[in-house]
Amino acid sequence: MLEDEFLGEPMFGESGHMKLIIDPSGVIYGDDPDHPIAGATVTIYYRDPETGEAVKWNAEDYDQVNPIITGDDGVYLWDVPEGEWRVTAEKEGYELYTTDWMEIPPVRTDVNIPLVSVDVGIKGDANGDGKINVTDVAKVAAQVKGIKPLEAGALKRADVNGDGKINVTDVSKIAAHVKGIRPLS
Ligand SMILES: [Ca+2]
Ligand SMILES: [Ca+2]
Repeated sequence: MLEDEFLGEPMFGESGHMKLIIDPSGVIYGDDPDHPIAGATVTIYYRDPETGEAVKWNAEDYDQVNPIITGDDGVYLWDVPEGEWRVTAEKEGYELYTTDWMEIPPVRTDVNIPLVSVDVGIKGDANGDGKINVTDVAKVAAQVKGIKPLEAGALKRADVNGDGKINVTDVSKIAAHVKGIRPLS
């Protein structure tokens, strides 16, 4: 039995495993942060210090599961040892989401992950009400000017030319559509 200290606390718990840090945790949610997503597959990886590659964590060794399938609350939580970690979340009909590498410790709670639907709706319809009009022009313009950020699904709809950026090009294309000058294809 080792008697090292780990963060000033005994290194080994009752199970004989290295003491774990309670982390990371968060909620998987959809376009609306108040609506958690159930049935999402959440997987955690550690960064191999030698190769720098992502390795799926063998949570069973720590009496946990990996991946976690979220319940109605959308919550995921692991207790992991010190290291660099990243989390992916996926569900059919949504795009895969991968977090940045997180150094643990410190504590990483509220690592909340937005999942974006593959089919987010009509391009140009930033507010998702099924119509493309001046409201959408204003919303996308507010995003571009940094006044009011759009949520993830709206960002995808706002990128009407599909170049991965939201900028004045998208605003003018939506505006041209609204004015009847040039319809969005
Ligand atoms: Ca709209
Ligand atoms: Ca664009």
